[in-house]
Amino acid sequence: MEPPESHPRYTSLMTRDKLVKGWEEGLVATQGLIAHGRGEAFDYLLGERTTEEGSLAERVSAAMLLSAEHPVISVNGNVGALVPEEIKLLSDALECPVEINIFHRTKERVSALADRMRDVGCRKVFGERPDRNIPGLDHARAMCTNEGIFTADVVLVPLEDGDRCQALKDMGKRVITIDLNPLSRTARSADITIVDNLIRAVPAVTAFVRSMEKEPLLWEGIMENYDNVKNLENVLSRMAPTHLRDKHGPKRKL
Ligand code: PTJ
Repeated sequence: MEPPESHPRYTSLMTRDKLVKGWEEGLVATQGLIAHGRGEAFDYLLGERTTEEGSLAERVSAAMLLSAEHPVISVNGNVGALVPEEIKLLSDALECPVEINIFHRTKERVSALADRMRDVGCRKVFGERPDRNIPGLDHARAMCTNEGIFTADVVLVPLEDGDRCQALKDMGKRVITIDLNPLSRTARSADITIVDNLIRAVPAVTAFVRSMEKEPLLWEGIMENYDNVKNLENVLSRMAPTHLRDKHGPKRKL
């Protein structure tokens, strides 16, 4: 069923439909549907809009990606279903590869996601033939490629799991994540956490990349002044004002 555009929850309903379609096509893990529901709840608390903190993190991410020697964008099921074209535009802007890297790994899903990314025009799609392992991980997300994530200096990992984020950091990489949950392990361990919906965050990062690509002198200063922990605390205050949080303490996992 297609909801009318006038429906107050039109965007949310269409996004759900995209994800369900992605699941039917074998792109999205069943668990990805649950993860999306969790993200929706956080987005609701944000007013389903990009906050000042989200926009700041998007701008700093653009600076970090532009200053990278070898940036790579990691793609999982939810990303491949919800924002494949937007990821293609970002990878074009950065002239960087994408790599399929999924938690609930099957060969079929990896191939379907790689095909989807090629179908939307991505030129360099890695991940089908992993030849390296990220040290310290004992699940499928360890599998990566030497040309891609293994040798990247900056990795954009939307909807990440905390273990891999930390393992990538331990390899000396800088990690940018997009995660609507400001208390997740990923959010806490990434260098930059964009607390915004994937569907808004990816185009926003691309727009910042395009606006700053010819101004390399700006990048360092933008990154230098950024404090990810402070930004997370600020966005958390929007979701749950301090008087509500005190009861459980800020470290409680939402
Ligand atoms: O495709 P696979 O096999 O790699 O699996 C992907 C999922 C998402 C199932 C896997 O990475 C997973 O289990 O993720 P988690 O640990 O549930 O974390 C997902 C995080 O993403 C949660 O903190 C959600 O709040 C957040 N999230 C969900 N949807 C969105 C989102 N953040 C931004 N935008 C969204 N649309």
